[in-house]
Amino acid sequence: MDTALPLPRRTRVGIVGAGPAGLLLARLLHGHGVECVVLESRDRAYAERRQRAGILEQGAVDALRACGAGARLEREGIAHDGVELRFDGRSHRIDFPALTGGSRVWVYAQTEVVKDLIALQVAEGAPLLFEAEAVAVEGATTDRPVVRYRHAGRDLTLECDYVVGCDGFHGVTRRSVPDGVSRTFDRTYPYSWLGVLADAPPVYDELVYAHSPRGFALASMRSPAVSRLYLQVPNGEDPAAWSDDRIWDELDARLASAGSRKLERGPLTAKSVLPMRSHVTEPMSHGRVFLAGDAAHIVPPTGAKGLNLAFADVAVLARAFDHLARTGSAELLDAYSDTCLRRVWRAEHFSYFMTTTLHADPAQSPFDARLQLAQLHRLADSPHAAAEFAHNYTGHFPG
Ligand code: RFL
Ligand code: PHB
Repeated sequence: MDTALPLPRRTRVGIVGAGPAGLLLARLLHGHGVECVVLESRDRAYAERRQRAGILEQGAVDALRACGAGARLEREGIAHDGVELRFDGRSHRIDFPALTGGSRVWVYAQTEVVKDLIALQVAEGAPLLFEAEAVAVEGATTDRPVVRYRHAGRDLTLECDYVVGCDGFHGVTRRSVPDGVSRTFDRTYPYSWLGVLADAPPVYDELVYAHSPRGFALASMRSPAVSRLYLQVPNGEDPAAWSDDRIWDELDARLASAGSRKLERGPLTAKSVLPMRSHVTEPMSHGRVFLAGDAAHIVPPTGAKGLNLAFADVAVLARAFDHLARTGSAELLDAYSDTCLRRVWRAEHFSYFMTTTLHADPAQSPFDARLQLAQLHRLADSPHAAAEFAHNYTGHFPG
């Protein structure tokens, strides 16, 4: 938004945060003719650069198409019909369409999703203010909640009919819900991921999730020329302790299975360590303030659910605002938290299951390790277990 324009002082829906959740919500509301303003603390370049998720469920792809942000995704996104699980010296493919009646997932990086959504918002002149940091959300239980924010050295307010906190795990909106009203559920894990981007063509056609006595590894991709790779490392690990050669050697060692190919090596262009956590805040709304995406819940990335859950939340919210505009009824808004939490907890469970089944817990006993392998063999040998996995991974639940 051109900051020479007068800054918005009032709006129907104030959205805090221009990550995937806030941006998609803004586009969906725009499509329904519901006025909104997005406030983002970072600058545009930073928001577009953040390396994060890479897998979109069909529902997320449909939502992007519906709001006009599907063109590049259709050209550059890579459809995946399965994933490979490697463990105990064997390799097993989970075939999504065969097990779910046609579902698949798409490889398309979060950075690209964010770029596409920002470009649309800016092209249409819809209000999106960068370097506008919300410092407080007040009046949740009044008819006019207010977002206080700082922009260009000034303290400003945005008066709203509704506020949606899409400001991620460290945002401020969640703090507007009093302690006695909300309840939080948390779990931390005794390991982190070292994630790298490599200018090297992926050697596998699909994602490979590997369980090994040396720890977990994941081979993913961003394009036919760029690989995205992850290694389990101890919490607090310094990425500088990992030379490029050490990373490639460890990936090869963990991904090795009978007859598998070694990775093609290339320059590493990004290297970072990310901790794992599970978190849910209940309820996901208070008065006229709603929480969506990472502001309300976090999953460890092993199930590739974080971005997809964020999109699912705002799709529910956009429908509820549309329903309110067309019928005058707030029933869907009132049901927002309960509607979302069912999917959230299902994804929390799947992400926890994937994480604890595939990682080597430093405190685990040989018995625990055998249980992990029993679980993985069951996924490989039982069509029922494989179908359950495929439905969860693709986010496709019949009925
Ligand atoms: P985001 O993407 O965190 O966006 C929140 C936005 O709000 C802004 N913000 C504020 N704006 C104004 N005022 C304030 N006071 C503000 N405070 C914060 C932030 O600058 C940001 O632009 O949340 P959103 O939209 O809910 O989207 C969720 C997804 O980003 C997230 O679930 C996934 O990326 C999770 N995740 C991963 N998921 C995967 O499936 N695979 C991955 O490999 C993966 N890697 C990751 C991740 C999350 C990470 N975080 C949050 C630290 C790697 C990292 C590092
Ligand atoms: C990624 O490509 O970044 C990615 C893919 C699958 C995951 C996590 C991350 O489970």
